[in-house]
Amino acid sequence: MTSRLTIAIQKSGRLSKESLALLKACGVKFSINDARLIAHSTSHNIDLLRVRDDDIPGLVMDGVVDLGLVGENVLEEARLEREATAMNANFVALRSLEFGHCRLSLAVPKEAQERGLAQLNGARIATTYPRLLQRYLQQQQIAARSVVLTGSVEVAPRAGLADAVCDLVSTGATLEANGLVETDVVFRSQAQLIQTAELSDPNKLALINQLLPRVDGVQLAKE
Ligand code: PRT
Ligand code: ZN
Repeated sequence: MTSRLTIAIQKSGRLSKESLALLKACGVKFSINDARLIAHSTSHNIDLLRVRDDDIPGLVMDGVVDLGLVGENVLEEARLEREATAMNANFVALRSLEFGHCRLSLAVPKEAQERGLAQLNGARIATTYPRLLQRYLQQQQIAARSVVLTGSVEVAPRAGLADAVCDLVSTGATLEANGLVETDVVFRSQAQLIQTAELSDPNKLALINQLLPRVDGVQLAKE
């Protein structure tokens, strides 16, 4: 029996629609049953695993799936976290995909914006990305602490949980609505196609080599 290539994508969220659209544009057909974790392609030897985006880097790095589509913010945070805890953090970056653009930025309450980056010395910063934040603070030689929240980061200052936030921004409307002003970009991100580091199955490699030019074609068409 030929082995099937497994691809992890976000089940439901900001990357889901475009991840599926990319596969479709590459000629890979699926019939998705929303209740199911796995979808079998009806056109190729490919299985789709639909999971939370946070699980995708680990699934690829551990070789549980062959390919993954995930935001660089989630990927780099996971890589730093796994490196720090002596877990396998290897993967192969295949392509940057022209969707899911955002930036991880520091933002402070409007009334504090004039005081600059140095004001963050001794501050508490709410974030979902403590490793990316700490790396940036170290580079900038700022001694601040992070408060890790997996949601509602933008309300942390008003709730008295933090002095500043380090959160994802695309249009800036959410920061604005919460009286926050973006001061520094910590990390720029878009969706990435990644591959597990130890892939030797010739059938799977042949299939990836067949898909990549199509991915490139889709990217070119977007430019
Ligand atoms: O359930 P699961 O864990 O899979 O989903 P999730 O809720 O963790 O992620 P989701 O679907 O919100 O985002 C998935 C990925 O999309 C992120 O990891 C980013 O790579 C990318 N992305 C692109 C964004 C945004 N743009 C974005 N604007 N992720 C989140 N946001 C949020 C941000 O956190 C803030 O709350 O949107 C708000 C800001 O948007 P603006 O337009 O008001 O600035
Ligand atoms: Zn998530």
